[in-house]
Amino acid sequence: MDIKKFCFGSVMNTEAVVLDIKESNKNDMPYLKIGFQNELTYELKKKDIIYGLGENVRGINKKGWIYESFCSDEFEHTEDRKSIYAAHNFLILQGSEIFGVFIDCPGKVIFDLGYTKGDLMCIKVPENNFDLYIIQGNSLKEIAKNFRELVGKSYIAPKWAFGYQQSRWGYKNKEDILNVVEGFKKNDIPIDGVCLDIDYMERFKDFTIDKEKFGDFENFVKNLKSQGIRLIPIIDAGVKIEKGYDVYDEGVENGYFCVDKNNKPFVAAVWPGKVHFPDFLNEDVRAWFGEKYKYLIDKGIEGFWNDMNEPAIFYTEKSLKQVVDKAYESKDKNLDVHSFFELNDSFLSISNRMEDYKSFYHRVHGKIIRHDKVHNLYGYNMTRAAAEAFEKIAPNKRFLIFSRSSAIGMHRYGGIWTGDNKAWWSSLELNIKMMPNLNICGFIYSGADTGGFACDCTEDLLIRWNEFSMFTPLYRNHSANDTRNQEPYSFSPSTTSALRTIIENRYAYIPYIYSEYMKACMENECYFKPMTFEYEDDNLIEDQLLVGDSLMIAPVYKQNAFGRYVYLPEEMVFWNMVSYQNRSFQVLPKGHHYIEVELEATPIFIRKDKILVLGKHSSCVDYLDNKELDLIAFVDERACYNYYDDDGITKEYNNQDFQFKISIEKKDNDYEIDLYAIENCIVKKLNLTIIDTQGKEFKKELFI
Ligand code: MIG
Repeated sequence: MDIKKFCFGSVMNTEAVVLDIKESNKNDMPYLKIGFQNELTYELKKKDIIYGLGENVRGINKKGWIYESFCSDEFEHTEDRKSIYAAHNFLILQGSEIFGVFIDCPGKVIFDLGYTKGDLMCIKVPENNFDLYIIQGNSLKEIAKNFRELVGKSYIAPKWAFGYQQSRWGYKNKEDILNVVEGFKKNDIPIDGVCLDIDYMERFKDFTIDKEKFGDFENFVKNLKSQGIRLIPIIDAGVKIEKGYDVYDEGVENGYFCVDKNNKPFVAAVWPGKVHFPDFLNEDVRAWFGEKYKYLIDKGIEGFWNDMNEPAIFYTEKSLKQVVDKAYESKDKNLDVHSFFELNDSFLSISNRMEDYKSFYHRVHGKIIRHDKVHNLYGYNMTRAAAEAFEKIAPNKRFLIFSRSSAIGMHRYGGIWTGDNKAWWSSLELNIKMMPNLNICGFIYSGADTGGFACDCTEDLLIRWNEFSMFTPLYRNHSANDTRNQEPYSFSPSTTSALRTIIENRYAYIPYIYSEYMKACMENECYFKPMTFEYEDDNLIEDQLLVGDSLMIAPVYKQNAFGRYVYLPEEMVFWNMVSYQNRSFQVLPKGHHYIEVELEATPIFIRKDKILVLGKHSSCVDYLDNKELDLIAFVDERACYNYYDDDGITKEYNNQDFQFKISIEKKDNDYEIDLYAIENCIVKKLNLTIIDTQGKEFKKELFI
């Protein structure tokens, strides 16, 4: 058996794990030592690498910092932070030995990865109730795959969700949305979705639509859809306290909200002012809340984003009173440095206080559980509520759903976006480094706010960021209301044109991106991988990634850089791509290179004996016509590709359903090509470009 389970105390079933693993005796525990208060320790060597922990700050290698899994509404993603929105408690250690560790626990977990002591990894669970899984395997890839088998298949998004999405907090009415759509059409930029932020709601109430700003919503949705554009509304965790509002009334009547110590619905304040939190840990509550999505689905909606579900708390009555009292006490006083900063801090720390998370309760299977002990399951189960409802509403249909807060387990129900980043170059760098770790933890459909959420974006940052986001399954430009506009047409004509080309490139890459994404989901593999997952003996390169099986990318993420260093672990084909339509390939030898990368260029590397599949762009995913595909193969000995495609709408996917399988083998001065296609193959023609190690190109057309 490759997975061993050890139990500490008694822990609530988080339903993160789908395999039934028998508990092992702690005396037989490999790798880790059990210390004081069940701390798990491991002696670190200088060059050990720790992958995983999904959504977190810092590098791909997590070694050398302390991380706390406690889902937090944290808009600073700077390297001094310990927690952001998620709890992804899986890591893989690579050193003289390799193994994976998963802490299955609904509450806080502390991963001290050589922070307190440089040579010690120490994992602590303050509540002391958790299940530990140790995952073994012969390679990093195998361990990651074994882990994914343990936690179950990742959520699969509909194909249209691979199109470009435009979003902004501040599109306040239909006219604003239509202007955005017009901006894309006028500038001939492909687009598949526009997100609706909280402004579409009536007084920030979930499952309501502001009739003045978004009247005749159904026809509005229909009209846009006829142009290939879907609207994606936001749903918040907190339910506004307002008599006569059905969600509130029903929730109170049926006891569906989390309660305070007096068994009264717990009151916190978020967007709409005072709210109650649905008790998503409860099956009935999930069924009830999930059913509410139908209100919007009946109006033609096919995708959602779930926000503020850590859950975020702006303030509680108690915390507000404390700071207001303090302010009154300070009135007319001569505040010195200490008392002034104490007052100042009390306001700054009024949100998301541990004290508040300790003051409300869930009722699960007749048991009362204090929220902080199961905190990390909240966003997970909100998204699960939606997914379970979708399954009931339209069992064979794929919906788009992505969440802000998440924990392992939720990866089966939805994707994530990585929250409130900034229009900073360092946020782009963090985005690049976070993607492989998210994949390792099972979150394949994911992406960041392209261009940055907070702060003002610059044209060059937006261009560089799009050059990376064109590879992320969720490709969404989102920004906050008080920032400079960052739609692709908001800057100079040359920037609009550069962004149009990059977005077109994305659409042309969808045959490859979708095929690789689907295979990753169905076969428990990673779509984004650290370099070492394929080149295990090499040093880890933090700013180069493998995308699917055929590509390596080396994004530029520094301002005013028109080139960068790249390390090739083997010979590769380099394509300094501006437009996917203009191709020139160069074989680069293994080793270090400095490559020139113009602002408009995206460096692409095709691995040896691998094949890249390209189509053509269109105005949206629904209009893609991939009857004819281009295959670019770098062949030394033999390159193979299994091309997966399906309708992208239903759940009738199958990991054996390859449209075609191709193998290209070098034979002296010729190539032997084997092509197998299914009977009703969607693809009718393949245009092959085969590049050999001398850089010589050979072209051939194949008809299916
Ligand atoms: O307190 O709905 O992360 O994407 O635009 C901010 C408004 C609440 C946080 C989300 C962001 C969204 C914003 N929300």
